[in-house]
Amino acid sequence: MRGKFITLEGIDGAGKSSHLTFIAERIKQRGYEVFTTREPGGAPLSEKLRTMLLHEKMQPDTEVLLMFAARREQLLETIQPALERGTWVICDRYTDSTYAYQCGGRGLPEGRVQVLEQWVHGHLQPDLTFLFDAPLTVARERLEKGTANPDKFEREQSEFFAKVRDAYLRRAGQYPQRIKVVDSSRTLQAIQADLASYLDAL
Ligand code: Z5A
Repeated sequence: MRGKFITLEGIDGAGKSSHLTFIAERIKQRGYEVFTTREPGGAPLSEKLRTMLLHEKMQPDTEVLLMFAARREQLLETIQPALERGTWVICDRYTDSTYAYQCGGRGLPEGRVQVLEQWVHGHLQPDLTFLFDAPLTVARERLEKGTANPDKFEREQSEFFAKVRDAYLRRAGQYPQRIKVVDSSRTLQAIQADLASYLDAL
């Protein structure tokens, strides 16, 4: 049986990466194999593209094309083979990030991303997505404490992240079955209680 595909989303500093291990452990306890990865990245070439994407200034169109090139590479190299083996895959960010950052944040028309999405993974959508949501002030405060060398996205201003957050919440409204909004301004324990109940249901 094909494994389940779970993605984690949220604005920078919302706290999604903090829960990756918890989610993986919860699934392993049920006897499943788990593979964790991230975007952009996860395959050797995709990791090289990640370095460019996070650190080099580029046109918004170039950015979105490289995001999907990195995605296609890791999908064929790692995610799809794992799912076909029955392994559950947890990916830190996926195409909802593109709608949030490139369309919401940078203002790229959604139609362009829809075309690329269809091409790159029209056949493969996540089974479950956690959207870790927190007010901008909370996310910024956490980020400032933990980031020594901010990347190109982390250096964006609050207005950019406000647009990214709005775009995420709009998508959650469009896909309520798949995208579960988790209030991540709470304690780790309170958040993990919510995650556990969604995962057990899946
Ligand atoms: N990007 C894009 O534009 N388009 C795309 O299609 C894709 C990506 C796929 C990837 O960077 C960048 O690429 C990303 C968008 C763009 N923007 N940025 N930057 P990344 O993967 O390196 O970065 P990230 O995913 O945003 O950041 P992160 O480091 O993984 O952060 P996080 O997951 O949001 O937060 P965290 O590391 O779990 O937590 C941040 C801090 O808060 C940390 O010190 C924690 O200990 C603390 N924390 C977390 N939760 C709590 C709670 N509940 N209470 C107290 N403190 C907490």
